[in-house]
Amino acid sequence: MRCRIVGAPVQDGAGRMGCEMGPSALRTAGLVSVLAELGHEVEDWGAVEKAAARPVVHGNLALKALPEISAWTAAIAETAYAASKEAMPIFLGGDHSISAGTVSGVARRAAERRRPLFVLWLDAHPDFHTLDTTTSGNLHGVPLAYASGQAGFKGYFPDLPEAVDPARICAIGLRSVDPAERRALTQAGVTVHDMRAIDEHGIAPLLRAFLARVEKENGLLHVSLDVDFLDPSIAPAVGTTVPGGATFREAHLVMEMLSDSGLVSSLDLVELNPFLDERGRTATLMVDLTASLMGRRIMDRPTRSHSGSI
Ligand code: HAR
Ligand code: MN
Ligand code: MN
Repeated sequence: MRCRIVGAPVQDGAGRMGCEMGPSALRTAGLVSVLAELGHEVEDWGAVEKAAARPVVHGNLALKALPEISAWTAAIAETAYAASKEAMPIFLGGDHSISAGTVSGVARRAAERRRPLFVLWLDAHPDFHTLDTTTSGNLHGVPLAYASGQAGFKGYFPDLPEAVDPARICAIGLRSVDPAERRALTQAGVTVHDMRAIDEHGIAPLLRAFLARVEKENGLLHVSLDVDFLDPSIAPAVGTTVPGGATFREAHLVMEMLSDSGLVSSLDLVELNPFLDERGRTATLMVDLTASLMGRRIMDRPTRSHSGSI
């Protein structure tokens, strides 16, 4: 497969600084060589350049860095659209606000190809606030609402060329959901498998059911992996740790099943804050998870795992 690595060194969407160093840490942890060793053709596109921010004023006075994130979103969406032409883009955050741009860019590409776009959101948080409902004002809390066409972004964020149908979004791993987000997710019809569902059913059947839908509809699949999907004991390098996250094996299993499915068309690696890491272990884990998604196996497996056969 041809992979395009796109850095998006954004940190203004998070409550603390450091995510700007994310792309550099992921490259230092060996992302490019790992992909090449798996047999992929890797193009490193460097970093998206920050566009000049124009003043934007909004009634929610809690909002932080709205002009900057709006400008980033426009620039990232353009690059995401270009990078998704006949290749699989891997976007290196950067805080999760980058996904406002990555998802809208690949959604535009999917629409052009007349394929439905599905989104798998692997995160402790749904990031489903609008500009009106966020109380922290941190814009890494809004990208999924924006990309799925929720109201209230018009005039503040770039016009959305193509919204993702909320019925085609699946969020797995949630364990920190604000009241306004809970209402909005239910109303919009997003599929949510929170940590309790993972505990009750196991993560594999939940993911398998979603992948079966993507396959049935001949969809493209964007995967957005937030570091805080993972339990903080294995992934400390994130500003918003929430206890009780995915284990090492749950995370790898998700990636291995995604790989077997052959459905993934784009990927975000977000929220890595290298300033908070311990000797690069979180960056290394993110690269190893990417390797599992891109075909690394413990042992060879003959067939797709979601077909039901063992
Ligand atoms: N919901 C909270 C807020 O809006 C926390 C958002 C945190 N988001 C991320 N990415 N770290 O998932 O502030
Ligand atoms: Mn997130
Ligand atoms: Mn999160």
